[in-house]
Amino acid sequence: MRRIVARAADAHRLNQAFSETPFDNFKFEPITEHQVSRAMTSRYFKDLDEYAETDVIIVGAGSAGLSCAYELSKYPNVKVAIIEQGVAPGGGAWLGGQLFSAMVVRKPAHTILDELEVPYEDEGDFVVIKHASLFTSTILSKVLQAPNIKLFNATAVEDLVVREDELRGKYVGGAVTNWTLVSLNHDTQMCMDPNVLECKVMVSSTGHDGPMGASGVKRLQRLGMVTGVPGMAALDMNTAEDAVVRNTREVVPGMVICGMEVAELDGCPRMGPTFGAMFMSGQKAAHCALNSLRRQNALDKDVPSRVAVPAPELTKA
Ligand code: AHZ
Repeated sequence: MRRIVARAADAHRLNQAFSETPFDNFKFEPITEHQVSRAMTSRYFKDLDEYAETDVIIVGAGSAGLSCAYELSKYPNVKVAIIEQGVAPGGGAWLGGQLFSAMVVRKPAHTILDELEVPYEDEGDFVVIKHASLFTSTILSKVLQAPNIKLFNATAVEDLVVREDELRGKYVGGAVTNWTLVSLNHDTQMCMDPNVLECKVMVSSTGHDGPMGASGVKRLQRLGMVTGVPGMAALDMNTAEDAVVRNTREVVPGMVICGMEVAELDGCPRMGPTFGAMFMSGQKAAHCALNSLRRQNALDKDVPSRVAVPAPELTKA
């Protein structure tokens, strides 16, 4: 009997020794609920105030939009707002094809992976990242840290600001926005008016499908600013990726398009699950936007430039 009691005491001692963790008796610093509320709202509304006038608005934070934002993070005096309708930025870049994990990137687009320090397996003419989310989380972390960039997610671009002057003709001058949950409920409620952010250049990277895919070029078509949006053609990896990068451009004054939105406008083939064109198209779009800013600053030479944009560097081939 005494032996049994002694063993039970040993077990209790052991149990105590092995159930201790470095987090036992952990205690947080004090806080009040209003402090939490003000910490969030004061910053959000300060950002809205600051970005009511911005240099660049990127619509859509998929692989093309994020690559554009990453390139623009190298120009700290260019103010950039990203507007993403989803709660989670990243678009289709959290997975590879058919919801598989690996992400395939054709060379030479792997140079951006080297820059971001995203590891990959080298397969010769292409590389493979073990999980698409590794690319997306890494580029997001760089973009979100950049002091010149603000992401407004859960926010949809519902329409464009379009103005006209003698120098440029019709040009895009901003984004008409609303909470995405509001945008998706216009049919269920009375009029719920939007907010507006002005920009000097918009980069539209809204992809090809989803509830609002290719919304930028579709709106331009309804406004008569582009003639048609035929939609992407059938899959052909070899021609698709070159075409998307080649056709990335300022399609009307003040609006650059990139990523799969280019294929929607120009009827280029789709590439399926190879992502190099998205990276390069996004990076090229950043340089098209910088060129547009410099051109506009030169046109507005009597007005003091809000941004001093340095000469663009050549995109890495
Ligand atoms: O939520 C959308 C997504 O994150 C967002 N978006 C679309 N319309 C919007 C709007 N306001 C705000 N009106 C909006 N945000 O835009 C993002 C588009 O990302 P994506 O990954 O769909 O497009 P992408 O062009 O960056 O990358 C396409 C990737 C594809 S599709 C494809 C194929 O089907 O063949 N191949 C590749 C590599």
